[in-house]
Amino acid sequence: MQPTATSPTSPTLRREDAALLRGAACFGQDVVLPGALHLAFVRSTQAHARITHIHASAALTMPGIRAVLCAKDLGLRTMPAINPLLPLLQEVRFDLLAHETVDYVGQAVAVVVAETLQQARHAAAQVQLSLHPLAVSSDFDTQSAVVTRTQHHHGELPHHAPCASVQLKVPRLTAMPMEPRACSASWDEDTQRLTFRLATQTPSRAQADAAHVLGIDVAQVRVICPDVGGAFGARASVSPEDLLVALTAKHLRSTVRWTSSRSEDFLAGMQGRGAQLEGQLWLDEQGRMQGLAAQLHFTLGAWLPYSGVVPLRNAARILPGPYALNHLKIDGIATRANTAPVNIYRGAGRPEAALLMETLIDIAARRHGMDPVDVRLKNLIPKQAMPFTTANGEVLDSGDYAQALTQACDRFGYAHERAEQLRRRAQGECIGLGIAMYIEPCGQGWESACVTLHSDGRVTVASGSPAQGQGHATTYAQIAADSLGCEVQQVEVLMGDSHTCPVGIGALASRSTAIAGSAIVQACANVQAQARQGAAYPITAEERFTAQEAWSYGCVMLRLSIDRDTGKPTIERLVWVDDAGHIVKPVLAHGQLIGGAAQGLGQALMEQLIYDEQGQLVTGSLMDYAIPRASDMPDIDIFSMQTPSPHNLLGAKGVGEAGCIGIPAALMNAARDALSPQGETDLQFPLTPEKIWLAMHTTQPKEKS
Ligand code: SMO
Repeated sequence: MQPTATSPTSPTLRREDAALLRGAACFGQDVVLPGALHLAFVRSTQAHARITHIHASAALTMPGIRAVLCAKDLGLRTMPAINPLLPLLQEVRFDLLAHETVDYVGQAVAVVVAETLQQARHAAAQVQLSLHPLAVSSDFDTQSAVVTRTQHHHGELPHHAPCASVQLKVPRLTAMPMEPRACSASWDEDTQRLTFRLATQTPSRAQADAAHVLGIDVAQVRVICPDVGGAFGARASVSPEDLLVALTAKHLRSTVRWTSSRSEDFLAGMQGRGAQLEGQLWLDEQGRMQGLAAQLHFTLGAWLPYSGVVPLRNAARILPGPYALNHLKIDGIATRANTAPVNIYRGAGRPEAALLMETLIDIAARRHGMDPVDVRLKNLIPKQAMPFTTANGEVLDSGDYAQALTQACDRFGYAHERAEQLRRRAQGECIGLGIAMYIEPCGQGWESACVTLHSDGRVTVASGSPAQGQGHATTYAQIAADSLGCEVQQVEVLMGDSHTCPVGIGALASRSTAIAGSAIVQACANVQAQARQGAAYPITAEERFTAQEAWSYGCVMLRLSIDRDTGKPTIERLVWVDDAGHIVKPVLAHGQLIGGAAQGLGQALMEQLIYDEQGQLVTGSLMDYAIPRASDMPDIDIFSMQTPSPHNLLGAKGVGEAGCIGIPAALMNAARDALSPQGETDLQFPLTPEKIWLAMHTTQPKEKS
């Protein structure tokens, strides 16, 4: 298959954009709910403590206050069970509202309900907690109990010392959607039904979770997703706050809404990443990989969201990435700490796998005096071997990894770039070239679609996999129009409403186009077959499509210059070859790549959540936590290969997480390459000017051989 450029030549608006750009969209706070009460949370100020008293009397006398509710008032409820993708080694039950102890700063202890948001927030601030401090376990405290572990041991590792050994710290991050969390719930006492408006990637699971906590049937809960400017994994699993809004609505037999502040999202929203990675790589004299050892340690928060163990599982199963290597000793653990919850975050373990592997390769190449491109070329899984079953048992479906690398080299002008690097170095400049290859598993299991063909030719597509800004309505309409041979304008797309949409797993793991899209193709084929047989209108078909995982992949190559006086890194060029299989809407795939790249750049260069030893978040606002702006973005030259996946009806693969996976690893390699004339450095994320400057001015200890 010939690669084709996907850079959009003419800007095309998505069908979502008219409303979004004109301020006519309906985000969480835009939902009109006459007579709704407002809810605010009283939150723990300590990371670990016994609750001795909750002083609510002052708050109860304040104007507009309807209720101050503690755990016992709402009945002791626990969070839903988590996805047991790895075995759990300890009890992970967690109360919706703290009642005996608090386990992180920001944990909800009481619910305050008032007539206005201001009244609720003011009253919540008046509720005093008497807390008796307990010992705090902080990040990377290996004493704290291991909650889950995983291992992949295959073949023997060489007995001699490894060629490369590295320790990498991956900071905790927070997702930064445009709108902080905002949800509402309406309980109708007459019909005994709950309407739950929640920006979620997984409406069907949110529906089941709310029903479970309220002790009612799933059919009594309607979940409606408003517009949302980004989810990034942070909206993949319900939080205690979400469920408390639903529970309070039923308790008060009314409509309640909650609007989080940005500070609350920092303190108690879902965080991501947060790992310490160690690895050792063995190469033979020709540069062929002989073995990889990895020790992965992920620190989770005080409680585990539904997908909490996914990043560890992904990082462990993805290693050694796109390379043919059967000698592996991968060990991973996840521990809990007295912090906000950690969940999947755009990439979810994929970035960690790529960062560790790609950094090791570059270190090993320098050690051997070999070109890092040559080392990669010698070890990539050849396209003739596809589909390829890895030592870990993962089935890589399709692709030409070597072509991605050579394509990137050609576009980047790799040989010329190396010559230029030498020339500029000779003039005293600090220049690094960064290379990273990556693979991106794109989700397993099923998604569903319901397609209705009306007598006037209009088509309604309802999907169980909703949108959080990706533009799924545009993509799904295109898929249906292509399947049915009609105009996209004839296709209406419904998502994110459990009353009008079929059950789905949801929109995560870069799975929507490949799996939910294939369900649409299948349902379209079904209605066409019915139409051929003369069925009466409207013709409806609901289908589920179950997919084996598709694996995207790619290669990032960039040139970084570092200002010798300030340590400031500047990305001078960035070339990126990505293969996301068949692409339905190039302009949207391009947007996903750019968005992911921005988040990857943020992770590598700026972002970091920091807790102190008492478990206090010291980077709890945008004054202390930097995120990239448009002006921080370099030009990105994207080249798209399109090797179809045999694992779904569209040949599609995922694209949403690629930027978070490849860009950080390439930036790490570029920074280390830039400083390599002075020896191996111990640079860590985020690669701030300060850290780079310090590394430039620190004499490196002589390497152990
Ligand atoms: S981190 Mo994604 O929503 O699987």
